[in-house]
Amino acid sequence: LIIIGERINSTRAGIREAIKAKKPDFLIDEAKKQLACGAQFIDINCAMSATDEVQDIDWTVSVIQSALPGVSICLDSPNPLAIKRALEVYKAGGELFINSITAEEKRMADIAPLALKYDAKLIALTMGAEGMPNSAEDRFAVARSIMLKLSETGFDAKRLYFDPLIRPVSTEPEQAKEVLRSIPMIKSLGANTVCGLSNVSFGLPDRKVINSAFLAMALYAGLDAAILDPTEKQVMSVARASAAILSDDEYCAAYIGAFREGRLV
Ligand code: THG
Repeated sequence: LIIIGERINSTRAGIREAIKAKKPDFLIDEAKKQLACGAQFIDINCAMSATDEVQDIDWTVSVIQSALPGVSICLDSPNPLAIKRALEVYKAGGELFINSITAEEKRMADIAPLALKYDAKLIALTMGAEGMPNSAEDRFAVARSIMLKLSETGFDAKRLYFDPLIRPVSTEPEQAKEVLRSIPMIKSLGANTVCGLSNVSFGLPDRKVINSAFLAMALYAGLDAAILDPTEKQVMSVARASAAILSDDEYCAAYIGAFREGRLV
C-alpha cells in the first residue's frame, strides 16, 4: 500500500494562509509530520490559493524539497500549467505522482508527455465525458478508454493509478460498494488503483470510523494506494493491520514497528 499524505492542500485554511504569507515552517512541519506517520508521498495542492496557482505550487514544492531533499511528491492539480511548473522545479531524488488526468483529451495530451518525460506515476480519475460514473461497469469502461489512449503515447500501465472516485455513503449509499466492485475490474487491465479516502465519510459523525472501515474493504479488493491524513491514528492503524492480514507486510514488521513507536490505537 502506498500512502499519500493529503494535508498540504489549499482547501485547508491553515495551508492557504501559510502559502499566502510565504511562511515555509508550517508547511515543512506538515510534511515532516506526515512522513513520520508513514506517508511515502506528500500531496501538494495549491489550487485554492488566493493568488496564482502556478507561482504558489512553484514556491511550495521548492520549500518542501529544500527542507526534505529526496522527498517523494504527489503533484495535485487539474491545471497542466501548474503541473508543468512544479515538475520543472522538482529536483530528482524522490518519486513523483501526477494527480491527475481524466478522459478529457486536452488534459491527457498535455500531461501524458510530462509524465513520460519525468518518469512519474500518473493518477487518472475515472471521469468520462458524461461526468461522474455510477456503476462499477461505468468506471471500468472509462478506465479502459483512458488506458487505450495512453498506450498510444507509450505510457506503461504499471505506472498508471485509476481513481474510481468515492462519493459519500451518507447521500449515495450504493456508491461505495460500486467503487469496491470496480477495483478488481480496473486492475484486470494491468493498471493500479488509488482512492481519496475521506469523501466516503462526508456528512457523517466520527468520520475516521467510516474511513478506516472503507479502507480495510478497499485493501481487500486490491487497492494499491490511498490519499489520506496519515496523522489520523485510527486510519493508519487499520492500514497497518490490513497490510499484515493481506500479507503485504513481511513478518508484520511495519505493524510491529508502528506498535513499538506507539502509533497504533
Ligand atoms: N482523489 C484524488 N486526489 C484528491 C482527492 C481524491 N486530492 C484532493 C482530495 N481528494 C484529497 N485530499 C484532501 C485534503 C484535505 C482534506 C480532504 C481531502 C481536508 N478536508 C476537510 C474536511 O473534509 O473536513 C475540509 C477542509 C478544511 O476546511 O479543513 O482537510 O479523491 N486523486
